[in-house]
Amino acid sequence: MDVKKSFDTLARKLYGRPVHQCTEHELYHVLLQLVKDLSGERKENDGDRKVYYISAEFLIGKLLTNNLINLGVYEEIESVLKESGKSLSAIEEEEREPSLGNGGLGRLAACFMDSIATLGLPGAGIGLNYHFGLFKQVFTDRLQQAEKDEWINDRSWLKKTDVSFEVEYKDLTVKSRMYDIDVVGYENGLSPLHLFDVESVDESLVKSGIDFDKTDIAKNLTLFLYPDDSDEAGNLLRIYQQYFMVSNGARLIIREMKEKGYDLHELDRHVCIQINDTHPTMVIPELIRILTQEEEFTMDDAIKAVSGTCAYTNHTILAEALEKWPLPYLERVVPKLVPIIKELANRVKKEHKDDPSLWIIDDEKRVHMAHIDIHYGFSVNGVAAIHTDILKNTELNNFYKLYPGKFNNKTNGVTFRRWLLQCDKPLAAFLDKTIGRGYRKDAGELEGLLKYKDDADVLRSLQDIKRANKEDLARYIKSHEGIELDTDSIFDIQVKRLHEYKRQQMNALYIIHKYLEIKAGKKPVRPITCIFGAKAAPAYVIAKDIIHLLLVLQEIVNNDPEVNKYLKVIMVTNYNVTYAEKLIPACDISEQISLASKEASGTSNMKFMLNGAVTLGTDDGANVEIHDLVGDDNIYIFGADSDTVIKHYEKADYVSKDIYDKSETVKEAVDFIISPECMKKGHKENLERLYKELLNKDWFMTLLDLEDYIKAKDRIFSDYEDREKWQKMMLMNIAKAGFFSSDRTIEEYNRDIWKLK
Ligand code: 26Q
Repeated sequence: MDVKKSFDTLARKLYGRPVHQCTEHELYHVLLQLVKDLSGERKENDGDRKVYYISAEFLIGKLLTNNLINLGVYEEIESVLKESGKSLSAIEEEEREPSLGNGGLGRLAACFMDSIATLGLPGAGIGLNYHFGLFKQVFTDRLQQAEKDEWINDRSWLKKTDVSFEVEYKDLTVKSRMYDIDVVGYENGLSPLHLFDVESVDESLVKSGIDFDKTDIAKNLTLFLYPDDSDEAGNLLRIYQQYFMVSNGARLIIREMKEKGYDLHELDRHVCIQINDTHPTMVIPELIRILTQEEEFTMDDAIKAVSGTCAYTNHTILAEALEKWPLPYLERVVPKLVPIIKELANRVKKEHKDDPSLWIIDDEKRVHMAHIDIHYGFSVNGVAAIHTDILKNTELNNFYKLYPGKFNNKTNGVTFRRWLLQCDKPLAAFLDKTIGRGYRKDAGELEGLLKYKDDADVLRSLQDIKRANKEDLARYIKSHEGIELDTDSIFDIQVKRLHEYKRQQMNALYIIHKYLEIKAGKKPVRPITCIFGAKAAPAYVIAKDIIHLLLVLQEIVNNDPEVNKYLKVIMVTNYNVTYAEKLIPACDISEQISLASKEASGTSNMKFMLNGAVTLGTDDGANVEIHDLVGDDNIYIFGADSDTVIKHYEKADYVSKDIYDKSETVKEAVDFIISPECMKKGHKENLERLYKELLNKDWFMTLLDLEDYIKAKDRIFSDYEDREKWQKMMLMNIAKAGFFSSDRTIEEYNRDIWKLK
């Protein structure tokens, strides 16, 4: 296809004008159609064994640029636009980002789809089409407010299909509709993302904010994605959603098996279902139910077929995030699954009478979803080496002893198409020129950079590219947040969901420490810009208090003429994939400061490294593997290690107040939270609650690591002044990032679990 010609023809067809006379709004529509046409020419990856990646979240981000790159037509389109006096980035602003995920787990699913398509593997994603996605974040009075995010319009990537099923609940039946988004592989392949919706959904139920009548399931089922919420109506709705997803998924899988003429007894030969955390776990009992009730399987045969088909990925060791649904809830929503779940539970109980920790249904009649996955799936994987070790040796040790062969590690990865080629085009172009284009398909070739580690020109170029990216970000932040950044300053960035274990509060305490130092006359050699991006679950009170503190600090620091020359704080609004693509290439210091043992992997750490940032982090998640790869000289690790933390929990001997009493530095920083300065700009209730939490509880041991964090952060800022040393660190991080390509991760899933051809 002559892409330039088609572009023009399509513009004339849709708007009766050539490209240069169309508006950005119109051109977005033209390009959307063009990309859909081009991807329509690609064949879906096929084979006699297929993986279904089933996930409640697919945080895919905007697709226009990504698809143009993957279709290999980006340069051509860009040049036509240039000739016509148009810019692709202005057109991209017209696209709405589908907000179909909370954070890491959802973004991982999106990276995996990209790699599955690119590697030519037969695979599809199965998920839900949330009309308002996760909420849109706005700040009023320095507090987070949640609004609906209307991302779907007639210009979305969704394609309505003719696939529809009936989904039966206890007291209602709803009709589903499948929508597809084509995931286009890089210069190869295509994999569909199937998103199920309910035909009867009614958007007008949502009036203001994100509240709506939770009782009318047929109308509200797919309105929102749930941000770990805790009220009963919310939980029930989440069960409705989960069953809706797995029921449609199971129907689709069985239908495809039959269409291909396969015998359902050979399900495990032709299908592998990767269960993304416990959210889709009900697919196991649902498949068993269908096989026994509709396909004349015996219970033993059905269990065998399904167990050989399902594999489970665990993304957390936080107890509160492991789903345990009360049996009465399941009885109210999906009573027909209950006898199957009970049968599965009885088999386990019979076998392990004396060990209730292995049971599926506990004494309080709660169904442990992860236990269903582990007993009745054939693979259990963690998402980084340390995480899998903790699962094996601590959290799931009793299961590991029972099924050692099921446990395996798959360290996460990210797609380099989006997180390098798309978001950092200057760096990609520089790499093309310096080491050749091979790294685009074989990420290991990034190591080719190593031979330039003493080449002053190459090192200087990396610094110049970073500088230009910082200028781009500064422009973006100026226009979106109205805040001016100093691009000579160090950009220190922490972006991730807001959670106590991720310890944004520790970063805030450092900012307070620095602020007080500056006020006392100790100025940093170079200004520092601290940037945050995070959404907090609306029901997570302390997380919202931490956002409040950050916004209060932003106000105090940025408006203090004595301080703002040296320090700035910016909490960006509505952090999402689009924002990440602007922030990550502009970052100098990548903050990865979880409480060791709590962050399963992290994936922004990989994206930052790939874009030449240096990690400041704890010995946790994939930081451990980054550390191994780049060595002690190219990373800043601080704080207690995971063994120490786990021992503190076992002995219950951590007392944050002791640390506060012993350290003047800690005391000063914590006390500032309730100082008159903060109280003047913030709310007493929020600040006092946060203060008390740190002093009396501090479940995620922020104070334990604070002094060490301050030391490490001061060291990293001082090292930044040795520009040559810093440039080398940038180079080492980029060169060693190849391991974190999601292509490598997916090859490992395929080699060890999926075994597709
Ligand atoms: C649970 C119950 C009810 C409602 C919501 C939830 C829920 C929703 C989302 C529980 C967990 C999540 C998301 C978890 C998540 O994103 N985990 C992250 O997964 C990444 C990919 O593996 C890791 O890199 C991160 O370390 C991990 O935090």
